[in-house]
Amino acid sequence: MSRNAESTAFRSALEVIRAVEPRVADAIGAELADQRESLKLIASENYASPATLLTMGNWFSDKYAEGTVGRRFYAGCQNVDTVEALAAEHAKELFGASHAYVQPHSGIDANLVAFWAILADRVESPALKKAQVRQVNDLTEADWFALRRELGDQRMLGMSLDAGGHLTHGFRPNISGKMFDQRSYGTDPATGLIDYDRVAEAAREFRPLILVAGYSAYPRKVNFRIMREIADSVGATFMVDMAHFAGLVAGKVFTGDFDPVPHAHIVTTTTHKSLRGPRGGMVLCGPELADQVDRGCPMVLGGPLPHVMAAKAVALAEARRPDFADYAQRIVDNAQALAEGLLRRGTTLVTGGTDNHLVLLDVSGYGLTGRQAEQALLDSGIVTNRNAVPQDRNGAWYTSGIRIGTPALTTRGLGTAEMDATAELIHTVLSQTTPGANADGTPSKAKYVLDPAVADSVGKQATDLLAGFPLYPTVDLG
Ligand code: DSN
Repeated sequence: MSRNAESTAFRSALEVIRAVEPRVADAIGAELADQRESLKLIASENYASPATLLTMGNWFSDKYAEGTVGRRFYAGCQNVDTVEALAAEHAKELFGASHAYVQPHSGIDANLVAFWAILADRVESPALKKAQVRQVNDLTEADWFALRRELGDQRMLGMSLDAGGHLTHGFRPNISGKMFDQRSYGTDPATGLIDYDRVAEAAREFRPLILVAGYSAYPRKVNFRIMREIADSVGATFMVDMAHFAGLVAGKVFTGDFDPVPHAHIVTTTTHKSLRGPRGGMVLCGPELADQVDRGCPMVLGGPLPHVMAAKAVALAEARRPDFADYAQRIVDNAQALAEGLLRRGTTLVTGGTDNHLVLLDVSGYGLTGRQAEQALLDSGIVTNRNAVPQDRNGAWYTSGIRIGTPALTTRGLGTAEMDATAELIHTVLSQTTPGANADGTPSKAKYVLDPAVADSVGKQATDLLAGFPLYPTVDLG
């Protein structure tokens, strides 16, 4: 795409916005400037293409389209049908799935759709059959009361938060934890790796309705074939949340036992992380759960966002191009180069390295909490997020870890040599930051001391590193 077309498109859009609320136009321009200037290492972020971004700003935003393709609760959805069907088609082809539901607005929404599809299939449908009625409205008050209690009394087994699992996999602060009786499987304290024998043991003891795999801070591959065998051995439905690594599945870096799609009954994902699409979610499944999944809206979702489904179609079409596989491989090469660079400089990494897109640093070796490290890095132009490490002594707020990921910088074009330079910058900041104290002299888990000259110097080096890899080179806002 030519520099002119994309620059003109974004410039014109900003001009139109500026005429109504200039502060919003300014904030949009400032966001691009900030993203261009910082070393973005947040493992769950990326840079969507100009085509994907532009697809979200149009008339589709005005349309209500509850229901599914060809079966809507509103008239006039023919164009929404076109883009929703396209997005689903691309998703099915890309991931080799027989059914794709592209309406979820986010990852949590996708997981809720999946949970309720499983509950409907495993709990509600048998209850309707037993009562010899077609739908819940036909149940007697007594049968409805009994069904509601049964729906609320099911079990889920998922990866523990501090081992890298996700809040939506049954943890109490999230609605999933209020819906399910949840137990966790962790990782081996010695290696940091999933111990499949322990998972099998936990499944045998707990007998969950749902076994969930997937993570947001586990730096290794998961063997989904083994996980499916475990689920089958206890009659559980096997669900995989591949939000973090969907791009690696799409790009065929994770294949065979490490591709969740052929092994799981149902797979959820976001579309904006390593997959590099618009912010949103998606569910993939086989024919057995397809009808239940398609009831996601209006069961748990508000009206679908047709402009975002259109952008999903564009991004998924991009991910089907041959160069996406190369991108996905470079994400992993970069994460491994970053991990090696950090290990060489003495940083402690959970599991000792990575085979996906993320690296989890245990910063207690630097004498810091995750919060102190995160802020010191931010002062130096390096954007990361703090994250718990297994058996974290500092809890989920302060933490002892920093999670870094390479999808965004890889999109920008940085390679393994730049990852080594990035490791040097991270190590410089962390090794020169010391914990601060509270006003009463007690040690603080949040305050820290970093010489501003060091932060400044690292920030300049980060800017220099990025200068060779301009972000959105075809977009000049003038
Ligand atoms: N917030 C996402 C992440 O950073 O991993 C997942 O919900």
